[in-house]
Amino acid sequence: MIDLHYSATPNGQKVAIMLEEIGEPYRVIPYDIFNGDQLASSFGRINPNHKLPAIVDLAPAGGGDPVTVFESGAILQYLAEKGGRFLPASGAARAATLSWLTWQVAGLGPMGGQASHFLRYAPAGQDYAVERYTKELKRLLTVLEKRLDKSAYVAGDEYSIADMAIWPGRASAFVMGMGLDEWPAMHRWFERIRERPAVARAIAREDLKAPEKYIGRHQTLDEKEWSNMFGAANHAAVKGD
Ligand SMILES: N[C@@H](CCC(=O)N[C@@H](CS)C(=O)NCC(=O)O)C(=O)O
Repeated sequence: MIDLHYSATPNGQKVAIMLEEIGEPYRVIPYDIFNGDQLASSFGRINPNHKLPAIVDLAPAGGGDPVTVFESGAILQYLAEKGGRFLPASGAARAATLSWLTWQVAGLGPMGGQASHFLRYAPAGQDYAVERYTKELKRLLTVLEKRLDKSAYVAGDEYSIADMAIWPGRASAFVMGMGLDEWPAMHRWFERIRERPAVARAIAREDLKAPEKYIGRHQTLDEKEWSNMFGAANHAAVKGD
């Protein structure tokens, strides 16, 4: 059994998809990040960075104490090793999977996150930042499009944790007005993955669904929500205040 500490954003959704793919029983522990649930000191003992997702594996392979993992890329790799699927054991296929996984968690994810922040949350008048991050996001999507034009899945012929890392963020880019019309190879890949039974199950689960406030185009946060997400309360949590 895995405890999935979860908020319904792309980083959480990628882990939920993986848990569905490997058929691992899991319990969703929901966090409302606008409400500041992630800032609790009890969660800091699971993820010192106070971000979702994180998992606690209550029955690790070989027994022993529960294992805690944070950072979505590390969680996907841990679950691939636990489930024995979606990450080749060695060689070029493993290297390609880890390259594209890292490309997502270190590049596409953070750049998409900044584009989303300046387009959806920041006060008006952030033209430079909006242009900088939307252009970089489109550049990264062009890299992905070229890759998928040559390859059925991002790391090669086989579906892997690299696809799972990328797919939910691609779905949420629609909110920023980035549809799939200008990306034909990505469009085919996107639909192929959406049709997977595990992905369909994750999309259908009520306890994984994103509330409207996570997916609206323009967000107006009240003072407390802003502090929890981007301001003093968010920073105080890591200092232990
Ligand atoms: N690099 C981290 C990013 C995690 C992250 O930024 N999580 C967001 C939700 S997508 C979060 O917890 N936000 C709440 C906060 O920043 O306080 C990962 O891949 O897991």
